[in-house]
Amino acid sequence: MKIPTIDLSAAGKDPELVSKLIVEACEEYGFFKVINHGVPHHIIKTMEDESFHFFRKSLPEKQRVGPANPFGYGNRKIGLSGDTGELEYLLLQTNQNYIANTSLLISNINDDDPSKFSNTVNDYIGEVRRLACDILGLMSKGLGLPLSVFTTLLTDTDTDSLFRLNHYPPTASNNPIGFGEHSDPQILTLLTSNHVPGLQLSLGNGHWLPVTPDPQAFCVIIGDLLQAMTNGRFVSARHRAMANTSSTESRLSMVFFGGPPPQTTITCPPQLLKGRNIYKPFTWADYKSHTYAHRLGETRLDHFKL
Ligand code: GA4
Repeated sequence: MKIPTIDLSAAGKDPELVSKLIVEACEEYGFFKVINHGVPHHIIKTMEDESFHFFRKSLPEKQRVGPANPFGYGNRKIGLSGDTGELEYLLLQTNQNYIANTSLLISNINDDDPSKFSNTVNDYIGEVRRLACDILGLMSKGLGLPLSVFTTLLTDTDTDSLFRLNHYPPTASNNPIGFGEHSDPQILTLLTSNHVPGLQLSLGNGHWLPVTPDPQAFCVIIGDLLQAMTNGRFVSARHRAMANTSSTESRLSMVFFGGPPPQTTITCPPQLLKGRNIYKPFTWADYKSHTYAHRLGETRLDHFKL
């Protein structure tokens, strides 16, 4: 069993083939890797350096950006319903006001120029949003839909995406879980990490596939909304991160969660619907409030079944 790896540089020459491979991966795993994705190495490296710079600061300094409620600096506590894990993180909204204000504080803690952190984050999320839209375009193509059906979800002015920096320091804790099993609620997730392992993909029935870390690649993870919009044809991938016990080095993952504007209605486009709808239509705002009222591992789409 191998996680599909898709070379995006082939999309220029043979977009049909690349679209087909993407659709197959979304149907089978809801998870694949992309290489030759066009995100410049220095943008990833600078974001990684800035993240480590922050996580190396003392706990009281980092706590000035917390507690995560749910946004900001979080340590071991995940979400609002009592979930925990062996990690610390920064969970950031991607709207300009939030980035500007929070980054000012982080640049100050990092003893950097005031605009250093916001420039780094804006460069990074600009690139990954572009990549997410390219991938959504290829998915639409593979499904025979007009490109805009999916891409507008992340290009409208009012999109609701998040950016998460997860730091898994080496730990001797008895808890084997870094970030527990879950699916991502949004449309699409793009994750990259350093070379320290930890991410695992659920194959169902308690079987887990370790994802080999590849700092050159992005993992693409289908979120619940895309499962609903494809009427269950694409699956939102359940995954988890193990605590970092094996290494003397820290694991860092950088994760972009592409979400649509809150009032977007999530339903399968008529061109794609075969048979009956599995899910009732709902807005992203409805889905988020359900998500935050429940536990991390919940299969929350079940609540929206017809
Ligand atoms: C999982 C995916 C993203 O990391 C996240 C997480 C969010 C949070 O940490 O605030 C949630 C989790 C995630 C789903 C269930 C709820 C909400 C923690 C939690 C227990 C940022 C997201 O959007 O949903």
